[in-house]
Amino acid sequence: MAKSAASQTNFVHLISFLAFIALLIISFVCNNSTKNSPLATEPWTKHIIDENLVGASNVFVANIDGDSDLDIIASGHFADDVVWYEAPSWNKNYIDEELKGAHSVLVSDMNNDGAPDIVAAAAKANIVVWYKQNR
Ligand SMILES: [Ca+2]
Ligand SMILES: [Ca+2]
Ligand SMILES: [Ca+2]
Repeated sequence: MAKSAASQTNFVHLISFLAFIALLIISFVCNNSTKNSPLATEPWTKHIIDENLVGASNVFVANIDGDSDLDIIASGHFADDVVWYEAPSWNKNYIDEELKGAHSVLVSDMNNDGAPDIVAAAAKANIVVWYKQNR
């Protein structure tokens, strides 16, 4: 009987030891995969584009003015604004300041003239609109 109890104790110690080794291996693998991920070791840098788009609700990235860089188009739900920010200075340009509940924006060349246009939905006005770019 005493031999059996000792055997059980040894078995419990063996299981504990194996569990400890397994945890060490898992910890090592997780740490290594984290260290090898550039997203984990190089934190994202936040760049504030606009602090005054009230109810900022949607963004879209497109080269709206046809130069060499990507601009940002955004809607402000409570500001009733559809705006675009010209890269790289992020100067704010108003497309519409009276789109009630401007909620989403999208860029597409709606009339196939080579100039990107903007499509927007307005939650309070219950309308969908598109803005033809005249250039
Ligand atoms: Ca641009
Ligand atoms: Ca530009
Ligand atoms: Ca167009």
